[in-house]
Amino acid sequence: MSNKQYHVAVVGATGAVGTQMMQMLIDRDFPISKLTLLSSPRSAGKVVKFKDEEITIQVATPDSFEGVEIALFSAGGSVSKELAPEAAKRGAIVIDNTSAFRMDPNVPLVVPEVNENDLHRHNGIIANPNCSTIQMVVALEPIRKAYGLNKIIVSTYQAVSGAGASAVAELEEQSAAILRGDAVKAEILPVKSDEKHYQIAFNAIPQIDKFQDNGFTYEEMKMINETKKIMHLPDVQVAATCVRIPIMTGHSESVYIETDSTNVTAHDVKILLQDAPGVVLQDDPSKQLYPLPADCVGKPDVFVGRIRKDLDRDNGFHLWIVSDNLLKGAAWNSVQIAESLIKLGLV
Ligand code: NAP
Ligand code: 3JN
Repeated sequence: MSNKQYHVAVVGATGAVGTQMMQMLIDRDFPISKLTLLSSPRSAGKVVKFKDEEITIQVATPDSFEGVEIALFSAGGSVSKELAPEAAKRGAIVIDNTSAFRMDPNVPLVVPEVNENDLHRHNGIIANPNCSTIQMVVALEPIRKAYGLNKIIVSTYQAVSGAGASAVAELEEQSAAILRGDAVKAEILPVKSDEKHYQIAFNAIPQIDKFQDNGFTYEEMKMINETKKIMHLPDVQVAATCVRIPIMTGHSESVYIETDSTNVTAHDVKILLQDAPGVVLQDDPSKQLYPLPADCVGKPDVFVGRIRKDLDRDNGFHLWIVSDNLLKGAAWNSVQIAESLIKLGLV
């Protein structure tokens, strides 16, 4: 890697993801010559500490991107649709955390452990996948490579921080209210919209994002479509059920897969995942060792355990996959993409 330093912008710097992006830039000692922090007018003017520096947050406009070389976006799809092309037009490489461009054939959708080489065909915008997709494909890619993969059925248990800073506050308030015996107000989850809102404290909500005409939610369709694109498996069968649960951080997934090869054992899969990039294997029933979301908070890895062969299908396996949704699911994957761009000489 060269010693070059970069003018970096974070769009959505005050949000649940944006704040983790800044922390990740510090943790990775990312080579920054200048950091521009952008938000809506609500937070503009706030001063934020970054290392020893105090940076004033500015309103994001097209001109905010003059001179920016790497722009990390996490301010929602409509902001990305409007401003990511403006940033790219001004010469920045955009790494976008929203679903705005993920399925655009001209935009690479990248998880570095899986398809880093797709970065070579970027046209100024690179998409960061949905958090639930990312942790699943990191764990499944080594299995695909070794044994092929033709079916994935996933059920998720997603933390509220995936729905933003306001959802975290809502879970805190509701939990306290219920424990005090007060009435509960539900305003945000399942989604900020004109739809019904359900209590999330002491509950489980089988809806994340809006329902589509096919009966799946948008979150479920993101997992289905993004998995096929990232893994270059257009024909793999994928089904997803996405559920919000009342924990702050750490998404968990129960995943069933079928491999192309038969004669594969659970031990073979464990050996593969033991050395897989980005994966930590935690699998020892005799010691009750398995991944827990409470243990993964603040860590960049994808944790995998409970690996079992299906009782009926010789090529079927069950896995339990856990990761910090704000890190590998968002901020870390984005910063990792930026590091890959530098490593590959693409920025
Ligand atoms: P959040 O906590 O609600 O934060 C939203 C951020 O966007 C805030 O910084 C907010 O600034 C900023 N913002 C809102 N409207 C804006 C505008 N018009 N112009 C500029 N900035 C604006 O939400 P979050 O959880 O961080 O998520 C933000 C987005 O990231 C989501 O909408 C989603 O698209 C994406 N995301 C991706 C994943 C993933 O799976 N990879 C996970 C979570 C989120 P103010 O402080 O001024 O309001
Ligand atoms: O709910 C979660 O756990 C993850 C949420 C991600 C999210 C939230 C709002 C909008 C996304 C996303 O990244 O898929 C979006 C979006 O569609 O951009």
